[in-house]
Amino acid sequence: MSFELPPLPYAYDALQPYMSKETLEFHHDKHHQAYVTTGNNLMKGTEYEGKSVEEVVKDSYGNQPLFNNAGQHYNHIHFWKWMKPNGGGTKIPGTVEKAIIDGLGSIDKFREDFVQAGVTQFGSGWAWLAAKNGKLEIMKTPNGENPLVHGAKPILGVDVWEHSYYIDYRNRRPDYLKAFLDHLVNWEHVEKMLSEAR
Ligand code: MN3
Repeated sequence: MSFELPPLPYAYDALQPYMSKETLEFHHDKHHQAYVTTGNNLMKGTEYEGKSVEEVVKDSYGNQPLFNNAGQHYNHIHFWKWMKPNGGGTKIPGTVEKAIIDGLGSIDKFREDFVQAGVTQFGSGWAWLAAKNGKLEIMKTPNGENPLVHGAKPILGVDVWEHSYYIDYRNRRPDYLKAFLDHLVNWEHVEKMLSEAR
C-alpha cells in the first residue's frame, strides 16, 4: 500500500481567520504532498511496501529518511482531522474530559502544559496529548517523530513547524498554539483517537 494524500476534510478557507487559506494550500498541497511522494519513492521495492502507515512509522524508526517522511505523513493525516471550523474551546466530550483530568489534573493544566510543550519544542516538531500505559500525558517530539515510537498513542497533536504558522502568525508561536486550542481543535476526532487507544 503506498501513501496517498487525503483531501482536506473542509474547504481551504474554512479555518480562517485562525489558519489561512494560503497556509493550508502550502501546508497540505505542498508540504504534506512532498512527504507522501518522498515516502513512496523511498519505500519502492522494499519490505515496507504493503505495510500500514502506522507500521511503517514504527518499523522505520532509525531509518531516518523514510522515518521522517512516514512520520510526517501519519502526523498530517491526523492533524487535518484534529481541526475543524468553530472548534476548540472547553466544550470537551465527557470521556476525553475525564481522561484529561485523570492524567493531568485539570483542563487548565492540560492547556497550559500543551502550549508550553509546543513553545519549548526547539526548532521543528510537534506537541502532543498522548495515551501511555492507560493514562494521558503531554509529550513533545522533534521533526517527524511522534508518540508511536515512544510506546504511546497520539490523541491530539499540533504541528509547530514554522510552515504551520509563519504566514499567519510570523514568529508568534504561542499565539498560534492558543488559537489552535481556543478555535480549531476537533474534539470529536480526539474522542475517536482516545477510544481507539484503549
Ligand atoms: Mn506540517
